[in-house]
Amino acid sequence: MKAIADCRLYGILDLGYVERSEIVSMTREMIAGGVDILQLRAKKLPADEVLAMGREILPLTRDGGVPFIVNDHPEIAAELAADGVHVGQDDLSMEAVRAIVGDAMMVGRSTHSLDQARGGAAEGADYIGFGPLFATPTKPDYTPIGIEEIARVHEEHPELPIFCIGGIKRENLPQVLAAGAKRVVIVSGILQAPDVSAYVREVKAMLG
Ligand code: TZP
Ligand code: MG
Repeated sequence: MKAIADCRLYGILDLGYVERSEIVSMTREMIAGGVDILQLRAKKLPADEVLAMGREILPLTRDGGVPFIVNDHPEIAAELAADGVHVGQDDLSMEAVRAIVGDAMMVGRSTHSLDQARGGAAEGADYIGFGPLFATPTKPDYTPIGIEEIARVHEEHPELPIFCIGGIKRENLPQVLAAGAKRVVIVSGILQAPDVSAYVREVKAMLG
């Protein structure tokens, strides 16, 4: 399985964009295109559905050598023996998450400012999300933080995998990379692409 340090492109199966019936085919396309790491994000679905979807996705990610991360549900990540769990600022403390998933599982944390990024580093997150850089319908109600602080967050945490997120598309990726990003999450750009695997392949090539 790919180590988090080697992951550049983070894909998210967000059930706001993907029908329940499409998750397996979408997972296959994303892996075929070359996503390095994949998250299941289903904010509006009940836990038993998330668990059921995880059971369908996990064999595919394992086969592709792609780490599989469950958003919001440490218990489900543990039950599935997933590769990681992703939590937000309003979710459990790192200590509480670790009590559920153990020490071996990756834990990622969403951060929305330099201060929160420092918090993620200090608590021992295995990686952080940093954004939203730009306004995005995938995460409404958040003030975009722009690209000016990307260089700074990388300077402050040279060893921490930092995934820039929020409104990133193929079109603005060069600008995000020029600002200092090394890793990105792309949600709607991938999930709404007419040819998902081709889109993923293109952005992967841009990430080098
Ligand atoms: N966290 C910060 S922005 C965001 C999340 C989950 C959504 C990113 O989605 P998109 O569609 O790539 O803007
Ligand atoms: Mg959450």
